[in-house]
Amino acid sequence: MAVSDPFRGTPSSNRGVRMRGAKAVVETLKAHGTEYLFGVPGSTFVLFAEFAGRTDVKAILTRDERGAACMADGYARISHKPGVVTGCEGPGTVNLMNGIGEAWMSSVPVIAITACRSPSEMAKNPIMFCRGRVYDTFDVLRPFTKWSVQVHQPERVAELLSRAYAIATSGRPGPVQVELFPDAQTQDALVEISGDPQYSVWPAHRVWPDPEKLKAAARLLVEARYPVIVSGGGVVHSGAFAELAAIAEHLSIPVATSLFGKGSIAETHPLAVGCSGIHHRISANQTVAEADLVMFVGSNTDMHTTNKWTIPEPGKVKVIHIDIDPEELGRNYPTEVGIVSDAKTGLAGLYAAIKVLRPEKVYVKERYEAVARRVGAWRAGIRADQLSDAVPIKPQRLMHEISNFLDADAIVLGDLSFSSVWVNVHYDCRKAGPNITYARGFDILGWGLPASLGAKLAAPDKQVLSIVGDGSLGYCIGELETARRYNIAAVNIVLNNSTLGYERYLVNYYNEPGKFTEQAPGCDYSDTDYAAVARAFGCVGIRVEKPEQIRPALEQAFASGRPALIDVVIDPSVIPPITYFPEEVRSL
Ligand SMILES: Cc1ncc(C[n+]2csc(CCOP(=O)(O)OP(=O)(O)O)c2C)c(N)n1
Ligand SMILES: [Mg+2]
Repeated sequence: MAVSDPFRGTPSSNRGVRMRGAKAVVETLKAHGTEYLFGVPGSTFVLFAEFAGRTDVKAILTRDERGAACMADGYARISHKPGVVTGCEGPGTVNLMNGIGEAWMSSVPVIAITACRSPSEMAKNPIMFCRGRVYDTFDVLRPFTKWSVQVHQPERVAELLSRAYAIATSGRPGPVQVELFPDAQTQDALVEISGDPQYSVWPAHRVWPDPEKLKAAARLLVEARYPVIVSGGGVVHSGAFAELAAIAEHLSIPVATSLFGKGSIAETHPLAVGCSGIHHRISANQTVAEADLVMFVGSNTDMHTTNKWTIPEPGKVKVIHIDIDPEELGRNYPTEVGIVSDAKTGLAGLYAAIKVLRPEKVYVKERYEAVARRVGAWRAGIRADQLSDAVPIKPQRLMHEISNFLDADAIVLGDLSFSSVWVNVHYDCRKAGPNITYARGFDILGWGLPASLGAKLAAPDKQVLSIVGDGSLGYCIGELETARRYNIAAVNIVLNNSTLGYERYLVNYYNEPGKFTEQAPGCDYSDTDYAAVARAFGCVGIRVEKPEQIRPALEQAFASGRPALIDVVIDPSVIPPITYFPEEVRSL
């Protein structure tokens, strides 16, 4: 095969097969094990034409490029293969932006294949062209991509697209963009297709930790009196579940999780204190706040995880930080030991280093007791709400029913806004695994429904449940038609409070602190029957207004084998546990 280096060019080669550039795109997808290309055609119709009659790689037509990007994102998160999305030049690329932004902020490998107009039309005011810019909308995605490249000729399509796979899946995963010039799609060339299987899944490479740093970290952990591990999304992404549990159990260390770290450890584990930070189980925040040593693993120490960088308090606690991205070490916390590593290899190496110092398991009774006491108190505190028969339904009751109903390895998507808080805090993860995720990177409304479709395509044999706000659903409701067209049997639950609940709380509180009133301008929607809307799109639609209807609705939705939407009318005045509500609203 010719040497592939986009910066030095490809030596000419007469090997390979003659084919159109657009076909080279599809063959390169296939060579990397890609099953789906999500998107909407435009000047990429040549590319879409290549899918005719194929079943090995399928084009999934969505109602909007943003929905396509969210589907590719959801697919990538659950399949652990890169997601691939396409949009045309101009408006198609601009529409991709929010979805690609979410993948960027959540470190998910999504490959965006975009197009641009012919060089012969540039600066002549063609349609879909950004007046005054030579390179069209190529720059639009740049803030959200690890790498982007323009492909001018068909001979370089396979090589540069393969490079995109390698970059998206390596190091800290993330989105990349490949923009095709018209010739690169329409013209023929001799093309050699190759797919390196190592880049068909992510993480592609396991970065190994520095042994000396592992020794230093191990020493800190065995000597600490009140250690805690804060487990982030990197632990879930890298599949470090067994390694995390092994260290925690060997030294009796409590484990808290970030939003993206939920699923690192079962929340029924005797050392699990739940989610820490802004959206929290109080048991987790107490444990992290009182620790003398905090080990962040696979966490970017963002504002959610650390309660706006106050739990733990920077400088007041010793910190070990393991992360694949060196830029994250020391960003928010003075760090005793910073280790650049994949979470799985990092924790495996750390476990070995700990066993050199402490070959036998160290059972610290009071740490187990403290976890049991704190988690027990938190559970007792929420019990009445979990069992509440109130109408309108309390979200806590809904989450309790969902936790009881779902399989332990069900895929749960928490969207953003209040739904993400209810899922993070109140959904009980009973089995460690890469099963729970959110749009809490870039926080884009309109993510949950399309992402759930991508997730279901990635895991057709698992239950896939997405919990979305009614405001969020409004951004993407057309994707119900996509779900119906391909019969993608994800179930979406709408938390229907007829309002932008999060913003309503803030606006409301700003005007009348401590009161829930009707005075929240610019937040409320009319009462809409989303179940009827779903039925009109050809999906299963079930309206739920009373608590006793929740379980039968879940049973019906999952038994149907069809895309389903459950519209749950919830009490808009019930607010989830967000630390800065209500005291600090004015200082936001
Ligand atoms: C595209 C976009 N616009 C605006 C926001 C700001 N925002 C965050 S949460 C929220 C309210 C969401 O309402 P809904 O989806 O109904 O969820 P609820 O808070 O009612 O549970 C808004 C407007 C955002 N995150 N993304
Ligand atoms: Mg709402």
